Amino acid sequence: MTDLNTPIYDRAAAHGVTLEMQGAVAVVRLCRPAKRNALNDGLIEALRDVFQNLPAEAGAAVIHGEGDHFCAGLDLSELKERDAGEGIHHSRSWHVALNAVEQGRVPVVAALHGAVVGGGLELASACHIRVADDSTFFALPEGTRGIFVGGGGSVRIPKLIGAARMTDMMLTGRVYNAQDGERVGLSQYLVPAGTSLAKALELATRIATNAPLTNFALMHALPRIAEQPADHGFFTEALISSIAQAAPEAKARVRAFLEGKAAKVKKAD
Ligand code: 1HE
Repeated sequence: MTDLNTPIYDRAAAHGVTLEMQGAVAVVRLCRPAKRNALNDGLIEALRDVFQNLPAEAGAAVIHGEGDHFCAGLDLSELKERDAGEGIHHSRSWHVALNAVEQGRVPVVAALHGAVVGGGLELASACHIRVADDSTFFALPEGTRGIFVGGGGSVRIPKLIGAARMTDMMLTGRVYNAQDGERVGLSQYLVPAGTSLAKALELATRIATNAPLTNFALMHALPRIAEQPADHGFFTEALISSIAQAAPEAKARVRAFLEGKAAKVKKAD
């Protein structure tokens, strides 16, 4: 088992990001509830460090926020007089941290509640699955604050809801409630208030039992295939599917089904 009392995790905890293992699931928690988990530079670095150094035994991760909100976005008190060059480096530091979430070793499930706004929505959109509860609301107040998204939101959010809806959110300050958020694709799951963490843990526990190569293909091949011209996409798909099915674990799983030892697909409720 990985020792969680190491300088990396201790430093992250001091900056408001804690990590604990629940079975094979790494549970990452934003812990700045007094500031609604607003993301300052220390917290962004801590997120980067934790996701770049997840314990080897983690097969999936969950991220959630302490207090009444998932995350209030960029810590506006740090929006100092940056010149353009400093602004670029600041934005790039978010890109590195959120890429560590999206393109790390294991799938990440976001458990959402309360405010998921600005950089908080950018963080949620870097995760692979978003579970919202009924208290969740989504907004991009950057537009009304006179700034722009800088944490990868302009790349990731249109892929979830389309550029037109993101433009509307930023131009008009539109806030989506949890139901409408699920309808337009901001979350894939909607659960009763107070239960998003439990649902996210349930999903992550199941994800952690998948063949690692399948999870890898979904995290690293699928997003690239989706951006390739169709002919390249078909070719990449042929390569990654043949690699995945050649793994001994895939053979064992298929054999188990054929021998009647694996679960069938059941009709949805
Ligand atoms: C903050 C922040 C913050 C709260 N930076 N300090 N994000 C925003 O524009 C959202 C701003 N925040 C809010 O609209 C509200 O705080 C919430 C809807 C999230 C929560 O409301 P509420 O009533 O629960 O809390 P509160 O009383 O507004 O805030 C509690 C404290 O947190 C208060 O500080 P206090 O010292 O007076 O107690 C707030 O000032 C503080 N706080 N949110 C700093 N964001 C890479 S680019 C990304 C660009 C963006 O993300 S822009 C969007 C920023």
